[in-house]
Amino acid sequence: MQKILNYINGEWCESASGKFVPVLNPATGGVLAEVTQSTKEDVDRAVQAAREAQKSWRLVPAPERAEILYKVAYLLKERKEQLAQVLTSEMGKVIAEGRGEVQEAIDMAFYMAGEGRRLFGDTIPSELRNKFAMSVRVPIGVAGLITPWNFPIAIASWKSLPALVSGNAVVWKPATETPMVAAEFVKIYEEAGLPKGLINLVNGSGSEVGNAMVDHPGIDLISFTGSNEVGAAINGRAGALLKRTSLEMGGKNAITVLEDADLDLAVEGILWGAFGTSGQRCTATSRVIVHEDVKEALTEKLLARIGELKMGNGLDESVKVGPVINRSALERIHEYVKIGQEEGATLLTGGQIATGKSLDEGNFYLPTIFTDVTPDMRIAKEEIFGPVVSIISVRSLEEAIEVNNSVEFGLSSAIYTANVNRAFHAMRDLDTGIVYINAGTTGAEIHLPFGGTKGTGNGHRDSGVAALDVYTEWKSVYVDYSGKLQRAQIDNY
Ligand code: UN1
Repeated sequence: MQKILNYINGEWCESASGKFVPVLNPATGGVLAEVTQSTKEDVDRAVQAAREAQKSWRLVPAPERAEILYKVAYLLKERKEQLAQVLTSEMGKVIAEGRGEVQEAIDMAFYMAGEGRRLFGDTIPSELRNKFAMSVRVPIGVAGLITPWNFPIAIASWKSLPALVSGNAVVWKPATETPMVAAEFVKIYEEAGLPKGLINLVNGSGSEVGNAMVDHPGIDLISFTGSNEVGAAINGRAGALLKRTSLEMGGKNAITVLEDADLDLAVEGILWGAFGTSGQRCTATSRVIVHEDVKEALTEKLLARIGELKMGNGLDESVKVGPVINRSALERIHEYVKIGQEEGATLLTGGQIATGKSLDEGNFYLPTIFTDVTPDMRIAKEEIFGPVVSIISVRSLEEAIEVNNSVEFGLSSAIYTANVNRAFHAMRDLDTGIVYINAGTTGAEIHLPFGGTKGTGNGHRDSGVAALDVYTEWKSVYVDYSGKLQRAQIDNY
């Protein structure tokens, strides 16, 4: 049985706990490997190694740090297929999406390597004569990364690459469900020549490893992607220690379809956004807000296409919808379907755990569509994180925006319309961190900021140039070359 280990101070090692838990294939229920379960002591060792390594790393010129990131990018590219296979085996997403996710990490590696020659600060005119003013980015120290299973390599790339290029060291706890692709990613950092101690992988539970990271005085910031419940707990603990947190949490994303929209295009966007990754993206489409005039036509078109979504093991190239991550996810999704029915929504299709040859052993849920949903229903408000979408009808663009914005999350939103004026109104008024016009709610590109408003986050962004703000402090530097005391705000007025 393959054993997945920790990587601390440049060594692959087992936790002293001696405990391992199995890594399951969500499509077959089979055991793929087992992963070491770490303790606070492992976190301590990782932090110590990281602090030591960061002392010299911060002095390495950023373009030189970036040389290693370019190597990471090329190695990711070279191993794209192998990584995608591992990712699909342990996470379940279909192989085309597995490849797409690895591509996201490749893109991020090239992009952040480029930052090695930018990491721009500002030069600003001083208000005094013979004085020079500038602001520069400096690393914070040790970044603690806690990443989810749904995008196990892409999200890890969004966080680790900007952390490293800007001169930090990393302690990383991947999700327990997806340690294999995490180990593969770390092997790539190792092969690319990243000095020991700069990336440390500590496998284990949130309650043991995650909490130890948040509480550790040697970790300067926590970047977390996952549930609101855990994010809020992290923020509470870290806040008391005045520790920076970057939190990326839930979504309840909607596609709005206006009466002037290209309905066939909207249907493509809905099917992809709602049922791609079996609805397990933070950006997944979980509501469709449709103008009442086209509700019937849109629903008919959706139902006509639902049969095309072949379900099965994601390694099969013809499969369009893979399993959900585990049994408890399957049960939670089914629970929401029952809630929807009790609330009076009409179940149009799905609503069941999928059964049949080659599906029984895995965690498969049928693509599910509810209609006659009202914005106050729980299925219209709470994140389900599964292949379930709710159709809500409205009478105007204004009402659509109001419904879109009525939820406590604000990650992604989309609108289908042929009218440029309405598109610009929506761009202005949709209260989400990401807005799409005539495209679905998923598919963010890595060179733009990724994140959301309200309950989705705490004002920070992953990826894009904005990610640098998470991993750096601003230092303002004044150089007075006048040779005399100059008093700002006094001598110049
Ligand atoms: C996530 O679900 O947390 O925009 C990340 C997208 C992907 C990333 C999703 N590029 O759908």
